[in-house]
Amino acid sequence: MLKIAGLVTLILDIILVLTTVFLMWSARKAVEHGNKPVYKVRAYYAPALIIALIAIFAFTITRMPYRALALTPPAATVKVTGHMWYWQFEQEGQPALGALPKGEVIEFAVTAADVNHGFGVFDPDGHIVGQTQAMPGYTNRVRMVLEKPGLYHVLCMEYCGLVHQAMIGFLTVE
Ligand SMILES: [Cu+2]
Repeated sequence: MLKIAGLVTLILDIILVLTTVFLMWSARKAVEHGNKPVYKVRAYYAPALIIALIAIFAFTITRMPYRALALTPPAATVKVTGHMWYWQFEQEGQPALGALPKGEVIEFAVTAADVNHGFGVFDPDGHIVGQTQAMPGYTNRVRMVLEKPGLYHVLCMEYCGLVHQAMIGFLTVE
């Protein structure tokens, strides 16, 4: 997925550079030789650019990672409740939260018992994987794929009172 995104970015960069070069060239030509031949090229250039951009858009929009996450049924659903000042995890159909499967879509149904909290998931290397707000009286559903096995940290991303910084939860992925 990232490779495709990188490739598309590269193509867009090339188009941008070519556009800039063309505009500089055409502006100079216009001064040197009068306008007519340049306007002729410009008439084709603009529609061609629009068609190219629509094609790239159509190609990339179907490959959005969010779309794959939305269409894949989650392998596990974890109910998350933020409290002052701890995280409560419950897994649907399980007596206790066990290890979550690596590389599968996990759905987190996130809410809060008291005030707003921020649910942030960090992988074993300390990189953030995803986050959403934990709000009282409302459930935010966020899906993530946890690629690395090991211990994940759940940190509160929104200041919620005196012991906010100690609000750390743990998820195991294997
Ligand atoms: Cu909090």
